[in-house]
Amino acid sequence: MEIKVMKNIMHANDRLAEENRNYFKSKGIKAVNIMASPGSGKTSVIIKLIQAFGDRANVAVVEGDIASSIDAEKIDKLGNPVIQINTGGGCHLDANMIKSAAVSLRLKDGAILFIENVGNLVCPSSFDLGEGIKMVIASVPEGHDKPYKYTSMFELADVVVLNKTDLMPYIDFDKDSFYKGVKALNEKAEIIEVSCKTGEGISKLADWMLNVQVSHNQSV
Ligand SMILES: Nc1nc2c(ncn2[C@@H]2O[C@H](COP(=O)(O)OP(=O)(O)O)[C@@H](O)[C@H]2O)c(=O)[nH]1
Ligand SMILES: [Mg+2]
Repeated sequence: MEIKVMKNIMHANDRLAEENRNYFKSKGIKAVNIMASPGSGKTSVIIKLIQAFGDRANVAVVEGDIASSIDAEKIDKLGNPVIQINTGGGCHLDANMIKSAAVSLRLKDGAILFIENVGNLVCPSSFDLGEGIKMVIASVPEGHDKPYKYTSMFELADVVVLNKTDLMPYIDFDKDSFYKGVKALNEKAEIIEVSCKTGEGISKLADWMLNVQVSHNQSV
């Protein structure tokens, strides 16, 4: 009985995600599902990318958090359209939340929609939002073993951002092991190293984001 209920929830989510995907496709919107641990730098990366794009892209943002509007306020200060979704304890965003947010944001054709998912490396990977790009952010202080422990997150990523490279001298972070862990799961994932503190690597990530072709096929 319980299994049936779970299946129904997933089925409903997948149907809505497909509607979102078709909507994004029809408007040429790049929707980017950003998944990572709390504190890895999701909001910082979004802010740095908005600044790096300048007038090369229209960017809107969905901020997902269990509580508070702290992150949305940071985006609002930049002047970009933003919606905060509070899940009230829920560990991930779902397709229905994104559907409502996309309507309210009045997205422009060709826009980039950054979706900052709730911070954790487990649940968000199971819920398709209809996004075209999955970005996983790992940060140096979390350690190089995360791809080995949170496999499904890294398996599905189109781009893996390794943030906080400025902290490399202070942390025992084995970069070879990190790269091997990601590549063993996902040969195609682009890995881009950045530091939101120094700005290193941000222009490379911005260029990748602007140039990448979105397949608009479900990959969850
Ligand atoms: N040293 C360093 N700190 C960073 C970097 N990126 C983010 N931070 C800091 O890490 C903390 C969490 O960043 P935030 O973007 O809020 O992470 P989020 O919870 O994933 O959205 C903040 O104090 C940021 O200033 C970085 O590249 N280097
Ligand atoms: Mg954040």
